[in-house]
Amino acid sequence: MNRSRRRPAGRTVAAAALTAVLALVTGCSSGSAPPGRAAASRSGRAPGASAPAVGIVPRPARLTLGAGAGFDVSAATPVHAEGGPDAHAAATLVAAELKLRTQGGSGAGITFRLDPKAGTGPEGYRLSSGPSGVLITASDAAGLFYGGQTLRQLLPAGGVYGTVRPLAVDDAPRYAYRGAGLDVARHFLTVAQVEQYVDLMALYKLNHLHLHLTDDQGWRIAVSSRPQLTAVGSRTEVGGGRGGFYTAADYSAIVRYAAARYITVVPEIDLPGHSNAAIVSYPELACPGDATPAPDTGTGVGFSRVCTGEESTYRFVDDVVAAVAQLTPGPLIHLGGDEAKALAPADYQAFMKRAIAVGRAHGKQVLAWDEAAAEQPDLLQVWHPERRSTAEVLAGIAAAARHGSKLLMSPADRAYLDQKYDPSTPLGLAWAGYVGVERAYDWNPDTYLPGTPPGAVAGVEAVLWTETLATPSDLQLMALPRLPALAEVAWTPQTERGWADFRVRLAAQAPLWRAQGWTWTRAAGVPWQ
Ligand code: TNX
Repeated sequence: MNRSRRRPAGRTVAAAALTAVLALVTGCSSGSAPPGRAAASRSGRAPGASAPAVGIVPRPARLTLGAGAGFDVSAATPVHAEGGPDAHAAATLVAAELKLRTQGGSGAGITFRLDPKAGTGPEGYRLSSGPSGVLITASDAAGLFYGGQTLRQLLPAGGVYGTVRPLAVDDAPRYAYRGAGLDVARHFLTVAQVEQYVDLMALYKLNHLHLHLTDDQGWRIAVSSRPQLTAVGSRTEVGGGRGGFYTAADYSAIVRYAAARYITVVPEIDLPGHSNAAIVSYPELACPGDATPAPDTGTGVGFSRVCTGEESTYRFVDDVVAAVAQLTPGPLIHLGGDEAKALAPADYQAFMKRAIAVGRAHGKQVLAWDEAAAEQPDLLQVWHPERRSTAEVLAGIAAAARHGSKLLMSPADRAYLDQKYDPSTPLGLAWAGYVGVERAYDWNPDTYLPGTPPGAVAGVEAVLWTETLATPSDLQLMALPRLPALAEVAWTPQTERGWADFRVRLAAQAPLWRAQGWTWTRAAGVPWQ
């Protein structure tokens, strides 16, 4: 949802409806929008034109530079938490990132103040710095944590100690769903590798991790009622490697690690296509007469299908969704629905209709890829690039949105991190065209698709498919610097951001990446130091 639209001082019917959308997407109910931020996206300033050169990404909704001395942070600087255990948890995590320690009491230092009456709105925060310290105030713990991430970026050159310049930030996100999708099916990623990706997401205030857990080349999540999925289906991956899977404990560890960073895990079980690994594990999922399934370690798409006319297929769907839903505290489950090219449209639609009902019966709101528009999932993930879409797909998406599906924008020609930056990029695919940093950055999710009803877009997700990516550094080369670009698309009001200003702030992030030991692509158009 576009929070800048909730800004009128009075609580209008429209504002209440949008608040309900937020509750739908995040599972939290929010208070009224803080009138104090009403002007944040209405500055009238040309994007970036008179922006203070402060290297924060995503750019805060409002930032004012102060005069006078800043605050010197050293190893001895105390971190204080006020407002109870949630404040303490957020402060402790940020303190560890800054190599500082939380201490009791108050006074000079870095203070995290949780105040339900702060009026900062869901996930918003205020940060002010001056000679006597840094004060971060928020009405929820996520906001405190995000204030802490801004503070990390205010410290010089990626080092932890130094001077924070005097300034005041008043910040809150544009969209409630700010996501990163990660394909752990084409190449399996260990728990530690996924957690490393979560660290990167957290630095840029992303709040949903969408795990693509199943595909033709591998099944990555244990389902105790269907043991063959892991005994057989997990043992393959693209290129012939050993594959792997998450036990329930592994998956829960990822969920907890993400939750501590205010990130909700969204598991994806991709059906009825992209299902070869499931069919190899349970051959009865194929229709009588379909070719005998064989393990797939290639990169082709669209060839597999479960038998949508058999009741046993729906018992399988129910078993899997029940298990995954039970392990997932977040409100969302993704049930795929892309590229089911081996199915007749009517069979595809009948399957998706039932799968969505199964997800809801297990207490979840259901996401699906945009081909499933007619079945109106709660959240429809748009991936077709507009110029490669058919009139039919576009009309379907618009109709679903009019009927109440919210849209999650991941158009491949803007938001797919697996697409090459340019012809020289060694990794990745290029079917959606090259996605340079400016292309990833310079678009508006609300208007990307003609005919999108106002308020229909719930958020943005950057997706990283791993057909060509196998190691953490492969992931980093594709995600950095485009993941921060998409994080800003999702966080910052459209009127407050522009490429000329962004490229400079983006270049200023590189020392922080270096300090983390991350690698990145020195992509064209960015004034890297
Ligand atoms: C399309 S996008 C796919 C994936 C591939 C990706 C590669 C989507 C819903 N399906 O199966 O990994 O392209 O870019």
